[in-house]
Amino acid sequence: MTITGARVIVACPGRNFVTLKIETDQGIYGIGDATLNGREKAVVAYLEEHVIPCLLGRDATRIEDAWQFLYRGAYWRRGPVTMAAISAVDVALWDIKGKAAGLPLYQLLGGASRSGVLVYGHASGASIEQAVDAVGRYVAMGYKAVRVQSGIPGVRGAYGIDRGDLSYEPADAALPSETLWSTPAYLDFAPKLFQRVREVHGFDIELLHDAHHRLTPIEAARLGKSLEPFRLFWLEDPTPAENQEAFRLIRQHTVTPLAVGEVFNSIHDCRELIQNQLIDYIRCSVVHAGGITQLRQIAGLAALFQVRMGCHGATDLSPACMGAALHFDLWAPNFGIQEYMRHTQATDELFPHAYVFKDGCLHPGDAPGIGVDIDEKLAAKHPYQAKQLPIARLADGTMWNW
Ligand code: EZ4
Ligand code: CO
Repeated sequence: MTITGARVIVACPGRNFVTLKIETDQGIYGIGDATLNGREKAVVAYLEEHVIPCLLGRDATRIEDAWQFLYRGAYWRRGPVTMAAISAVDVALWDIKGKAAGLPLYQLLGGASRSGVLVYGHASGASIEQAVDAVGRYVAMGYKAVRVQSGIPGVRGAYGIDRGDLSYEPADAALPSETLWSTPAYLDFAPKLFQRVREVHGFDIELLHDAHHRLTPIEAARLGKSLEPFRLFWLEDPTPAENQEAFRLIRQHTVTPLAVGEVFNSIHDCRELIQNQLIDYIRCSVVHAGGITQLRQIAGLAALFQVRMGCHGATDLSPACMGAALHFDLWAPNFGIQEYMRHTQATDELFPHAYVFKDGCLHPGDAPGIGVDIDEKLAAKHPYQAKQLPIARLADGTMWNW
Protein backbone atom coordinates (compact mmCIF):
# COMPACT_ATOMS: atom_id res chain seq x y z
CA MET A 1 0.00 0.00 0.00
CA THR A 2 1.62 3.24 -1.18
CA ILE A 3 1.19 6.76 0.15
CA THR A 4 -0.12 8.83 -2.75
CA GLY A 5 -1.04 12.04 -0.96
CA ALA A 6 -0.68 13.90 2.33
CA ARG A 7 -1.96 17.30 3.37
CA VAL A 8 -2.35 19.47 6.42
CA ILE A 9 -5.78 20.78 7.38
CA VAL A 10 -5.91 23.76 9.75
CA ALA A 11 -9.29 24.63 11.23
CA CYS A 12 -10.45 26.90 14.04
CA PRO A 13 -13.89 25.97 15.38
CA GLY A 14 -13.24 28.34 18.32
CA ARG A 15 -9.66 27.12 18.72
CA ASN A 16 -7.03 25.96 16.22
CA PHE A 17 -6.51 22.32 15.25
CA VAL A 18 -3.87 21.00 12.87
CA THR A 19 -4.69 17.65 11.26
CA LEU A 20 -2.56 15.56 8.90
CA LYS A 21 -4.42 13.43 6.36
CA ILE A 22 -2.52 10.68 4.53
CA GLU A 23 -4.00 8.99 1.44
CA THR A 24 -3.03 5.70 -0.20
CA ASP A 25 -3.35 4.04 -3.59
CA GLN A 26 -5.96 1.66 -2.11
CA GLY A 27 -8.38 4.46 -1.33
CA ILE A 28 -7.78 4.13 2.42
CA TYR A 29 -6.81 7.28 4.28
CA GLY A 30 -5.82 8.03 7.84
CA ILE A 31 -5.66 11.13 10.03
CA GLY A 32 -3.43 12.27 12.88
CA ASP A 33 -3.49 15.28 15.20
CA ALA A 34 -0.54 17.70 14.91
CA THR A 35 -1.81 20.52 17.16
CA LEU A 36 0.74 22.41 19.26
CA ASN A 37 -1.28 24.98 21.17
CA GLY A 38 -0.23 28.56 20.38
CA ARG A 39 2.55 27.39 18.02
CA GLU A 40 0.38 25.67 15.38
CA LYS A 41 1.97 27.18 12.27
CA ALA A 42 5.43 25.90 13.17
CA VAL A 43 4.18 22.31 12.91
CA VAL A 44 2.28 23.10 9.70
CA ALA A 45 5.51 24.33 8.10
CA TYR A 46 7.52 21.38 9.46
CA LEU A 47 5.04 18.94 7.93
CA GLU A 48 4.50 20.72 4.62
CA GLU A 49 8.09 21.73 3.92
CA HIS A 50 10.05 18.81 5.35
CA VAL A 51 7.90 15.75 6.09
CA ILE A 52 5.24 15.40 3.38
CA PRO A 53 7.78 15.35 0.52
CA CYS A 54 9.40 12.32 2.24
CA LEU A 55 6.09 10.48 2.66
CA LEU A 56 4.97 10.41 -0.95
CA GLY A 57 5.64 7.02 -2.55
CA ARG A 58 6.48 5.30 0.78
CA ASP A 59 4.91 2.02 1.92
CA ALA A 60 2.04 3.06 4.23
CA THR A 61 2.22 -0.22 6.18
CA ARG A 62 5.78 0.41 7.48
CA ILE A 63 4.89 2.52 10.53
CA GLU A 64 8.00 1.78 12.57
CA ASP A 65 10.28 2.53 9.63
CA ALA A 66 8.48 5.85 8.98
CA TRP A 67 8.93 6.79 12.67
CA GLN A 68 12.64 5.95 12.65
CA PHE A 69 13.10 7.68 9.29
CA LEU A 70 11.58 10.93 10.58
CA TYR A 71 13.30 10.75 14.00
CA ARG A 72 16.79 9.60 13.12
CA GLY A 73 16.64 10.94 9.60
CA ALA A 74 16.02 14.54 10.66
CA TYR A 75 19.36 14.49 12.52
CA TRP A 76 17.81 17.17 14.86
CA ARG A 77 15.94 14.99 17.32
CA ARG A 78 13.14 15.66 19.80
CA GLY A 79 11.44 18.98 20.53
CA PRO A 80 7.71 19.72 20.50
CA VAL A 81 7.49 20.78 16.84
CA THR A 82 9.38 17.76 15.47
CA MET A 83 7.58 15.30 17.71
CA ALA A 84 4.08 16.68 17.02
CA ALA A 85 4.80 16.22 13.29
CA ILE A 86 6.11 12.67 13.79
CA SER A 87 3.10 11.84 15.99
CA ALA A 88 0.67 12.99 13.32
CA VAL A 89 2.31 10.74 10.72
CA ASP A 90 2.45 7.84 13.16
CA VAL A 91 -1.23 8.04 14.16
CA ALA A 92 -2.39 8.52 10.56
CA LEU A 93 -0.47 5.36 9.58
CA TRP A 94 -1.92 3.38 12.52
CA ASP A 95 -5.36 4.61 11.41
CA ILE A 96 -4.66 3.32 7.90
CA LYS A 97 -3.37 -0.03 9.20
CA GLY A 98 -6.50 -0.48 11.31
CA LYS A 99 -8.80 0.37 8.42
CA ALA A 100 -6.92 -2.01 6.09
CA ALA A 101 -7.26 -4.81 8.67
CA GLY A 102 -10.87 -3.91 9.52
CA LEU A 103 -9.86 -3.63 13.19
CA PRO A 104 -10.01 -0.88 15.82
CA LEU A 105 -6.54 0.29 16.87
CA TYR A 106 -6.79 -1.25 20.36
CA GLN A 107 -7.04 -4.68 18.75
CA LEU A 108 -3.79 -4.08 16.85
CA LEU A 109 -2.06 -3.14 20.12
CA GLY A 110 -3.03 -6.38 21.85
CA GLY A 111 -6.72 -6.03 22.67
CA ALA A 112 -8.68 -4.51 25.52
CA SER A 113 -7.34 -4.78 29.07
CA ARG A 114 -10.52 -3.31 30.55
CA SER A 115 -14.15 -2.54 29.72
CA GLY A 116 -13.75 1.23 29.50
CA VAL A 117 -11.35 4.12 30.06
CA LEU A 118 -11.76 6.01 33.34
CA VAL A 119 -11.72 9.74 32.60
CA TYR A 120 -11.64 12.91 34.67
CA GLY A 121 -13.44 16.12 33.84
CA HIS A 122 -12.49 19.72 34.61
CA ALA A 123 -14.54 21.49 37.28
CA SER A 124 -13.69 25.09 38.04
CA GLY A 125 -15.21 28.23 39.45
CA ALA A 126 -14.35 31.82 40.22
CA SER A 127 -14.82 31.04 43.94
CA ILE A 128 -14.75 27.96 46.17
CA GLU A 129 -18.55 27.71 46.19
CA GLN A 130 -18.72 27.93 42.38
CA ALA A 131 -16.03 25.27 42.06
CA VAL A 132 -17.93 23.03 44.51
CA ASP A 133 -21.11 23.49 42.41
CA ALA A 134 -19.16 22.67 39.24
CA VAL A 135 -17.96 19.39 40.81
CA GLY A 136 -21.63 18.59 41.47
CA ARG A 137 -22.45 19.07 37.79
CA TYR A 138 -19.76 16.54 36.82
CA VAL A 139 -21.01 14.07 39.43
CA ALA A 140 -24.51 14.48 37.96
CA MET A 141 -23.14 13.68 34.48
CA GLY A 142 -21.72 10.42 35.83
CA TYR A 143 -18.04 11.35 36.25
CA LYS A 144 -16.14 9.32 38.85
CA ALA A 145 -13.10 11.62 38.82
CA VAL A 146 -12.90 15.42 38.63
CA ARG A 147 -10.04 17.92 38.45
CA VAL A 148 -10.81 20.97 40.61
CA GLN A 149 -9.40 24.48 40.06
CA SER A 150 -10.67 27.69 41.61
CA GLY A 151 -10.18 31.42 41.39
CA ILE A 152 -7.97 32.67 44.23
CA PRO A 153 -8.67 35.96 46.07
CA GLY A 154 -6.01 38.47 45.03
CA VAL A 155 -4.86 36.47 41.99
CA ARG A 156 -6.06 37.85 38.63
CA GLY A 157 -6.64 35.11 36.06
CA ALA A 158 -5.74 32.04 38.14
CA TYR A 159 -4.98 29.00 35.99
CA GLY A 160 -7.76 26.68 34.83
CA ILE A 161 -10.95 28.68 35.38
CA ASP A 162 -13.60 28.30 32.67
CA ARG A 163 -15.97 30.97 31.50
CA GLY A 164 -19.12 29.17 32.54
CA ASP A 165 -19.67 26.77 29.64
CA LEU A 166 -17.67 23.75 30.90
CA SER A 167 -14.94 24.44 28.36
CA TYR A 168 -11.68 26.15 29.12
CA GLU A 169 -9.60 27.56 26.26
CA PRO A 170 -6.57 29.43 27.61
CA ALA A 171 -5.20 30.44 24.17
CA ASP A 172 -7.53 33.42 23.95
CA ALA A 173 -5.77 36.23 22.06
CA ALA A 174 -3.44 36.89 19.12
CA LEU A 175 -0.83 38.13 21.57
CA PRO A 176 -0.44 36.56 25.03
CA SER A 177 -2.83 37.93 27.66
CA GLU A 178 -1.29 38.69 31.04
CA THR A 179 -2.30 36.97 34.26
CA LEU A 180 -1.10 37.57 37.81
CA TRP A 181 0.32 34.95 40.14
CA SER A 182 0.90 34.76 43.90
CA THR A 183 2.28 31.54 45.38
CA PRO A 184 1.67 32.56 49.04
CA ALA A 185 -2.02 33.26 48.31
CA TYR A 186 -2.33 29.94 46.44
CA LEU A 187 -0.67 27.82 49.13
CA ASP A 188 -2.97 29.22 51.82
CA PHE A 189 -6.03 28.83 49.63
CA ALA A 190 -5.71 25.33 48.09
CA PRO A 191 -6.40 23.28 51.28
CA LYS A 192 -9.54 25.37 51.95
CA LEU A 193 -10.81 24.55 48.45
CA PHE A 194 -10.34 20.80 48.84
CA GLN A 195 -11.66 20.74 52.39
CA ARG A 196 -14.91 22.27 51.15
CA VAL A 197 -15.14 19.94 48.13
CA ARG A 198 -14.75 16.89 50.40
CA GLU A 199 -17.30 18.29 52.92
CA VAL A 200 -19.91 18.66 50.18
CA HIS A 201 -19.13 15.71 47.89
CA GLY A 202 -17.57 13.15 50.22
CA PHE A 203 -14.81 10.67 49.45
CA ASP A 204 -16.49 8.49 46.81
CA ILE A 205 -15.27 10.70 43.97
CA GLU A 206 -11.63 10.94 42.87
CA LEU A 207 -10.25 14.49 42.96
CA LEU A 208 -7.30 15.83 40.97
CA HIS A 209 -5.52 19.17 40.91
CA ASP A 210 -3.07 20.91 38.55
CA ALA A 211 -0.44 23.27 40.02
CA HIS A 212 0.65 24.03 36.44
CA HIS A 213 4.43 24.28 37.00
CA ARG A 214 4.17 27.27 39.36
CA LEU A 215 5.87 26.13 42.57
CA THR A 216 9.43 25.64 43.77
CA PRO A 217 10.20 22.14 45.07
CA ILE A 218 9.81 23.06 48.76
CA GLU A 219 6.55 24.91 48.03
CA ALA A 220 5.28 21.88 46.14
CA ALA A 221 6.21 19.70 49.11
CA ARG A 222 4.18 21.96 51.40
CA LEU A 223 1.18 21.85 49.04
CA GLY A 224 1.28 18.07 48.74
CA LYS A 225 1.46 17.72 52.51
CA SER A 226 -1.38 20.18 53.14
CA LEU A 227 -3.64 18.31 50.67
CA GLU A 228 -3.02 14.83 52.13
CA PRO A 229 -6.21 14.79 54.27
CA PHE A 230 -8.27 15.29 51.09
CA ARG A 231 -6.77 12.23 49.32
CA LEU A 232 -6.03 13.54 45.85
CA PHE A 233 -5.81 11.05 42.99
CA TRP A 234 -2.88 13.18 41.86
CA LEU A 235 -1.21 16.55 42.11
CA GLU A 236 -0.12 17.55 38.61
CA ASP A 237 2.97 19.48 37.52
CA PRO A 238 3.87 20.74 41.01
CA THR A 239 7.20 22.21 39.83
CA PRO A 240 8.75 22.63 36.36
CA ALA A 241 10.23 19.26 35.37
CA GLU A 242 13.37 20.35 33.55
CA ASN A 243 15.06 19.78 36.90
CA GLN A 244 13.90 16.25 37.56
CA GLU A 245 16.04 15.83 40.67
CA ALA A 246 13.68 18.37 42.31
CA PHE A 247 11.00 15.71 42.63
CA ARG A 248 13.15 13.82 45.11
CA LEU A 249 12.71 16.69 47.54
CA ILE A 250 8.92 16.76 47.05
CA ARG A 251 8.75 12.98 47.57
CA GLN A 252 10.60 13.23 50.89
CA HIS A 253 7.76 15.30 52.32
CA THR A 254 4.47 14.05 50.93
CA VAL A 255 2.54 10.92 49.95
CA THR A 256 0.20 12.89 47.65
CA PRO A 257 0.60 11.09 44.29
CA LEU A 258 2.42 13.13 41.62
CA ALA A 259 1.71 13.35 37.86
CA VAL A 260 3.98 14.97 35.27
CA GLY A 261 4.53 14.92 31.51
CA GLU A 262 2.09 17.00 29.45
CA VAL A 263 4.94 19.11 28.01
CA PHE A 264 7.28 16.13 27.49
CA ASN A 265 7.97 15.04 23.94
CA SER A 266 10.39 12.17 24.35
CA ILE A 267 10.82 8.99 26.37
CA HIS A 268 14.11 10.52 27.49
CA ASP A 269 12.18 13.31 29.26
CA CYS A 270 10.35 10.62 31.24
CA ARG A 271 13.17 8.21 32.04
CA GLU A 272 14.73 9.76 35.16
CA LEU A 273 11.40 10.52 36.84
CA ILE A 274 10.13 7.00 36.14
CA GLN A 275 13.18 4.91 36.98
CA ASN A 276 13.76 6.80 40.24
CA GLN A 277 10.07 6.40 41.11
CA LEU A 278 9.71 10.14 41.61
CA ILE A 279 6.21 10.23 40.08
CA ASP A 280 3.12 8.02 40.11
CA TYR A 281 1.55 8.92 36.75
CA ILE A 282 3.19 9.87 33.46
CA ARG A 283 1.02 12.33 31.52
CA CYS A 284 2.47 12.38 27.98
CA SER A 285 0.00 12.84 25.14
CA VAL A 286 -0.16 10.88 21.90
CA VAL A 287 0.31 14.05 19.86
CA HIS A 288 3.27 15.55 21.69
CA ALA A 289 5.19 12.40 22.63
CA GLY A 290 5.79 10.74 19.28
CA GLY A 291 2.48 9.00 18.61
CA ILE A 292 1.41 5.48 19.54
CA THR A 293 4.84 4.12 18.58
CA GLN A 294 6.73 6.02 21.28
CA LEU A 295 3.89 6.18 23.84
CA ARG A 296 3.78 2.40 24.11
CA GLN A 297 7.52 2.37 24.82
CA ILE A 298 6.92 4.95 27.56
CA ALA A 299 4.16 2.70 28.95
CA GLY A 300 6.55 -0.25 28.93
CA LEU A 301 9.23 1.70 30.80
CA ALA A 302 6.67 3.03 33.29
CA ALA A 303 5.23 -0.43 33.97
CA LEU A 304 8.63 -1.65 35.21
CA PHE A 305 8.47 0.94 38.00
CA GLN A 306 4.73 0.76 38.84
CA VAL A 307 4.12 4.16 37.25
CA ARG A 308 0.77 4.39 35.50
CA MET A 309 -0.35 6.25 32.38
CA GLY A 310 -2.47 9.40 32.67
CA CYS A 311 -2.55 10.88 29.18
CA HIS A 312 -2.96 14.60 28.75
CA GLY A 313 -6.33 15.29 27.11
CA ALA A 314 -7.07 19.01 27.16
CA THR A 315 -9.26 20.46 24.42
CA ASP A 316 -6.23 21.80 22.56
CA LEU A 317 -5.66 18.18 21.55
CA SER A 318 -8.14 17.35 18.79
CA PRO A 319 -10.65 14.49 18.81
CA ALA A 320 -8.20 12.66 16.51
CA CYS A 321 -5.73 12.65 19.41
CA MET A 322 -8.44 11.72 21.91
CA GLY A 323 -9.54 8.77 19.76
CA ALA A 324 -5.98 7.46 19.45
CA ALA A 325 -5.40 7.95 23.19
CA LEU A 326 -8.55 6.00 24.09
CA HIS A 327 -7.44 2.97 22.04
CA PHE A 328 -4.06 3.19 23.76
CA ASP A 329 -5.71 3.51 27.20
CA LEU A 330 -8.04 0.57 26.63
CA TRP A 331 -4.99 -1.59 25.89
CA ALA A 332 -2.24 -0.25 28.22
CA PRO A 333 -1.79 -2.73 31.09
CA ASN A 334 -0.60 0.08 33.38
CA PHE A 335 -3.34 2.55 32.51
CA GLY A 336 -4.34 4.97 35.28
CA ILE A 337 -6.74 7.64 34.08
CA GLN A 338 -7.37 9.78 30.97
CA GLU A 339 -7.99 13.54 31.03
CA TYR A 340 -11.21 14.43 29.22
CA MET A 341 -12.09 18.07 28.81
CA ARG A 342 -15.20 17.97 26.67
CA HIS A 343 -14.76 19.51 23.22
CA THR A 344 -17.32 22.06 22.06
CA GLN A 345 -20.18 20.98 19.83
CA ALA A 346 -18.53 22.78 16.88
CA THR A 347 -15.35 20.72 17.38
CA ASP A 348 -17.26 17.46 17.76
CA GLU A 349 -19.10 18.19 14.49
CA LEU A 350 -15.82 18.87 12.69
CA PHE A 351 -14.39 15.54 13.87
CA PRO A 352 -17.09 12.82 13.69
CA HIS A 353 -16.00 10.09 16.11
CA ALA A 354 -16.86 6.64 17.42
CA TYR A 355 -15.90 7.19 21.07
CA VAL A 356 -18.69 7.46 23.61
CA PHE A 357 -18.97 8.53 27.26
CA LYS A 358 -20.87 6.33 29.69
CA ASP A 359 -20.78 5.94 33.49
CA GLY A 360 -17.63 7.99 33.98
CA CYS A 361 -15.71 6.15 31.27
CA LEU A 362 -15.00 6.66 27.58
CA HIS A 363 -14.89 3.78 25.11
CA PRO A 364 -13.08 4.24 21.77
CA GLY A 365 -15.71 2.25 19.88
CA ASP A 366 -15.09 -0.53 17.35
CA ALA A 367 -14.77 1.44 14.11
CA PRO A 368 -11.60 0.38 12.22
CA GLY A 369 -8.50 2.49 12.90
CA ILE A 370 -8.72 5.33 15.42
CA GLY A 371 -12.45 5.79 14.83
CA VAL A 372 -12.21 9.54 14.20
CA ASP A 373 -12.64 11.43 10.92
CA ILE A 374 -12.46 15.06 9.82
CA ASP A 375 -15.17 16.88 7.84
CA GLU A 376 -13.04 18.84 5.38
CA LYS A 377 -15.92 20.91 4.00
CA LEU A 378 -16.70 22.08 7.51
CA ALA A 379 -13.00 22.69 8.18
CA ALA A 380 -12.89 25.13 5.26
CA LYS A 381 -15.55 27.22 7.03
CA HIS A 382 -13.34 27.66 10.12
CA PRO A 383 -10.10 29.38 8.99
CA TYR A 384 -7.06 29.73 11.24
CA GLN A 385 -7.08 32.50 13.86
CA ALA A 386 -3.91 33.62 15.58
CA LYS A 387 -4.14 32.62 19.26
CA GLN A 388 -1.42 32.30 21.86
CA LEU A 389 -1.32 31.05 25.44
CA PRO A 390 -1.31 33.57 28.31
CA ILE A 391 1.72 34.49 30.36
CA ALA A 392 1.91 34.94 34.14
CA ARG A 393 3.70 37.65 36.15
CA LEU A 394 4.18 38.22 39.87
CA ALA A 395 2.76 41.41 41.42
CA ASP A 396 6.10 43.22 40.95
CA GLY A 397 6.17 42.36 37.24
CA THR A 398 8.54 39.39 37.38
CA MET A 399 7.84 36.83 34.64
CA TRP A 400 6.60 33.55 36.09
CA ASN A 401 5.50 30.17 34.69
CA TRP A 402 2.01 30.25 33.26
O1 EZ4 B 1 -2.71 24.24 30.13
O2 EZ4 B 1 -3.21 22.02 27.39
O3 EZ4 B 1 -3.82 19.47 32.36
N1 EZ4 B 1 -4.11 20.27 31.53
C1 EZ4 B 1 -3.44 21.38 31.27
C2 EZ4 B 1 -3.87 22.14 30.06
C3 EZ4 B 1 -2.77 23.01 29.47
C4 EZ4 B 1 -3.03 23.25 28.02
C5 EZ4 B 1 -1.89 24.02 27.36
O4 EZ4 B 1 -2.05 24.02 25.99
O5 EZ4 B 1 -2.54 21.74 31.98
O6 EZ4 B 1 -5.02 22.90 30.33
CO1 CO C 1 -1.87 20.14 33.18
